[in-house]
Amino acid sequence: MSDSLQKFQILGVNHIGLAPKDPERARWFFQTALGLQHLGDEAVQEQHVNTQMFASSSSGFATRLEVLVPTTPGAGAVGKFLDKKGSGIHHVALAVDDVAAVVQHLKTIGVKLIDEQPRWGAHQTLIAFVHPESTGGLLVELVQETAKTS
Ligand code: CMX
Repeated sequence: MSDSLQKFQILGVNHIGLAPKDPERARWFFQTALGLQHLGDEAVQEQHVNTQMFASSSSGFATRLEVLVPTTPGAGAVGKFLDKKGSGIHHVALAVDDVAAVVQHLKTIGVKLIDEQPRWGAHQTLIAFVHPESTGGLLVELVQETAKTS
């Protein structure tokens, strides 16, 4: 095992990012039909996307679903994804204890990153996306929970 692999832990799945063709219906389904808890909405201006986070109530299976809605049709990464691929799973976000250490490790072994440095994401997290070219065609987000102070 390489030294840099031992500097972080993959803790689990933080959330699954979903890109629905009909966001209103998706919200109704998760919140009203299934009764998932609505944790909050947040706009990520630079990504041209609004995010809606939902969670199951059971702590044993604390699953979070992030519904992604482009600010205008076709805008940003999610708008482009919807136009090209249609509704579906947009990304899987892995919870990590030290996103900077994971990024450094992946760079060392030649994995292509979209974010070469961690940056602030929605819901008080530090994040970095890994490029689908290096994952077999899947978009993977690395997420470190943090209490943002600035
Ligand atoms: N999952 C898997 N593959 C994806 C993808 C996704 N969500 N989005 C794009 N791709 C693939 C495309 O299919 C394409 O593959 P091929 O070359 O094999 O056809 C390749 O990536 C390039 O796609 P593109 O449509 O030309 O788009 P861009 O290169 O302009 O951007 C990407 C692709 C992944 C770099 C861009 O979507 C990105 O930077 N994503 C990270 C940020 C993001 O997704 N933000 C939205 C969520 C915000 C949040 O949750 O906070």
